[in-house]
Amino acid sequence: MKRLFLAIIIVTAVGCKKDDLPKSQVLNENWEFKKSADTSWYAAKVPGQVHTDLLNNQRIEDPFVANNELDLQWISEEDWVYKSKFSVDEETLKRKHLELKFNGLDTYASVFLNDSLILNSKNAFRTYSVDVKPIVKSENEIRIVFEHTTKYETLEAEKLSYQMPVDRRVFTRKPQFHYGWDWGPILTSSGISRTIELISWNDLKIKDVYFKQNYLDDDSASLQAEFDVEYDVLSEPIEVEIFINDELKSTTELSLVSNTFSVPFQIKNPKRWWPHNIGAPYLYTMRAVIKYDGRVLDMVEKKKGLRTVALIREKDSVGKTFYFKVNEVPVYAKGANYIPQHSFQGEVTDEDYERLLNDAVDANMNMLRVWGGGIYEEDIFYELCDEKGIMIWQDFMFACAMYPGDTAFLENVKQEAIDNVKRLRNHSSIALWCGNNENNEAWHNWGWQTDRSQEEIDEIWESYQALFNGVLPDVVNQYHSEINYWESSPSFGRRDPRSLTEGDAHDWWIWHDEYPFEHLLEAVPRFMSEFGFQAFPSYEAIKYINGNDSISISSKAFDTHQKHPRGYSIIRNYMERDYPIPEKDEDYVYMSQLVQANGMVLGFEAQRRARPYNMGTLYWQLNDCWPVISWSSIDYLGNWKAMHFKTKKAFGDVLVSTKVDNDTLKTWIVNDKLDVLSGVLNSKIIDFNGRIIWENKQQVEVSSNTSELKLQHSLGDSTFNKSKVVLVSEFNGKTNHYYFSRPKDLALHTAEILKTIEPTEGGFKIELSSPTLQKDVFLYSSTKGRFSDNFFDILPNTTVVIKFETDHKTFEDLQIKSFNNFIR
Ligand code: BMA
Repeated sequence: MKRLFLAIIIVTAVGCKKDDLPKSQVLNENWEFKKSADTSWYAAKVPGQVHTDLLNNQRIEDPFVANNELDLQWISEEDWVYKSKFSVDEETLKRKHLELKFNGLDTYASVFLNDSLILNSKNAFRTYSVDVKPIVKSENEIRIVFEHTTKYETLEAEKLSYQMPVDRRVFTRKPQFHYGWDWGPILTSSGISRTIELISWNDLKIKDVYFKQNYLDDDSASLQAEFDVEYDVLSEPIEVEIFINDELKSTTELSLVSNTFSVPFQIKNPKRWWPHNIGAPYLYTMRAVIKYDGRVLDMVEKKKGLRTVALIREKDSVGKTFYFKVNEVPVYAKGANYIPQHSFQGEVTDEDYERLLNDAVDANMNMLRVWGGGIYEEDIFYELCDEKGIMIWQDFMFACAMYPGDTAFLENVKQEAIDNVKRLRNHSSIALWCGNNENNEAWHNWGWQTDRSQEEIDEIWESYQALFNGVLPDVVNQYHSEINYWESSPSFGRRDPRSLTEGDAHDWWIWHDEYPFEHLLEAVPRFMSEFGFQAFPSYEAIKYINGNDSISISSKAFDTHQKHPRGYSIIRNYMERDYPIPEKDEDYVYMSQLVQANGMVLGFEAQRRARPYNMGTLYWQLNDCWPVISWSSIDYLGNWKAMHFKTKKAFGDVLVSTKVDNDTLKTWIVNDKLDVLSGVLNSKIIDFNGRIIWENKQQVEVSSNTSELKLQHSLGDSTFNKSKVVLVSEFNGKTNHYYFSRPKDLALHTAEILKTIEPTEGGFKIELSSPTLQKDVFLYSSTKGRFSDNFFDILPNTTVVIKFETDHKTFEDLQIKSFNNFIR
């Protein structure tokens, strides 16, 4: 669409000769599919996958409901065939070049065009282009056979004299989470995962343009447009025009002698792209146009921001720094690990991307890590991150396993890396390329070397080296040298003391090793790239799992929706330590969300207080790929758990945060902004009826981009009962509540929460108040909508105003839970 629109503008500008732009015909229509051995065909959706096609044709039950997953395993053991018919018009047929471009085939696919085999593909992450000029006619049939992956995996495994950790999936280049994860179902689907295009062109086609930034300062930016073109012999030079924000920047004439060439250009007084919490994520519209003989042959337009970004690792007195410097400014990274939004990627809409990324920005996140067991995301994901000022830590798609190192595998991965690095390198959001998730740590710490011969150990490790210290960094170096490459996340396993003094860390002492959350107060690494805790999803997701209106969590339906072998008991153990155990399922769900949220916030605050020692916190995990009990802060249906609401506060650019050290109360103000702040830090200890027990007000100034300890107060002589008070700190409109006892020991009172509800534009305004402090107040309703805040405290005799956004005109079923009611 964009191409056509631009073409019209240029034609008018040039005024005479007809342009000769390549054309793309997307083959999304008229698809049918069947099981290879069957005879009946059914309608298919492309892009998509076999499971959802079966579902849409009522051939299977919803894989996400109850334990249906278990009954659907046969699908991955079958071969599936997809076919479609398409017409090509006369004008297109006459073009000199016709090729089919496959943007995603998952995975072992044989493609036939009019009965000729044109492609055997074996990598779901790659893009394949095939010259089909000799085969294409006005009426065509395309047929794709997807063979099941086990066949290939068994073949590859048999070539080795030993078993790879972890078998099977490592041989197939497809999303690794399809094989099941500790938050995901085993639904190893197959199908046409991205569009297929018929591309036609005459004299020249731009395969790729990289707007490479060579130099950037406040006065000017030097860039070059690096072209990769395909062309027929042209007798005259071509003309290359570069437009920036629709203004012609440069015109270059050149005679084509090779497929690659570059054209330099400058931007004066450049505006920078910033992570959204530091500045505006400004994007230039950059357009490269190739003309010949007065005609436009091809053009490419991209939105691109100008920024420098570097991962800074410098030796210091304790170890090595690990932080991102953007435009020379150290930026504290706040965010989460992102997994695919659906087990079936074809179901994810542009609106889903928009909503989830808005939820990330809304919770004050400026970085997401695209985790290595998922997918190199769709273009729209990175376009939105560019626009919204979210930095991306991009893993290559390898996770929790050791991978083969034979020549064919390495070559396949090399092509995959080239395809994806080239596809993503114009995106300003990309801040880091990382080799894999936990492969290094796993090899050294998960017992994977036990019972292996030295020869085997050496071979597996050499394969690791070849891939993660050879192929992948070489590709990044060659194609995206402005971005750093990091071999593996985490750098060191948690048992290695260096995990706290250098590199990035995954703190699974919490959860997997069942350490208390207080451990996070002391164990602060340089950059936390994973830590997390599970909670139950929303009532809505629970009903989905049950396949009915029940919020029972002990039903049979739940058997497959807790993927961690000790999941239920870990949640319960942590709950028992600090919280009352409710009897009713719906209360247990609420309590599990509080355990997760309050525990994680303890970590976020400790890490942020410790800046610049620590310079980032990315929790595990932002989202879900199906309805499940997991570490996510947003469930599969888009509902925020308590943690997402509390993360939003804990990630605010200005944070007031308190800790008690040996009977000394200490309050920090963390300021991620580049401005100096001044204001009054108001701290008061009140009882649950609002009586002030201690109060301190002081004028403070907080430097930019820092964390500063602003208040120290000895509690040695205090006479108050720790279970009956809360510290309320306030600075420039930011508040923080600090409790001195574990939640279950708090002597909270029960009292009614008074509410008024009135309609406002786009929803309802809710006012809540109570004569006593109400802790972790949870609002819910079966009316679909969104609360502006939730799981908040109501201070005694203070009114809290919440907005409920909804399309509904009535709202009569507001329900309220308060933690107070669980104190016995
Ligand atoms: C981390 C992740 C995932 C996993 C999570 C929870 O290691 O990288 O592999 O889902 O822990 O166990």
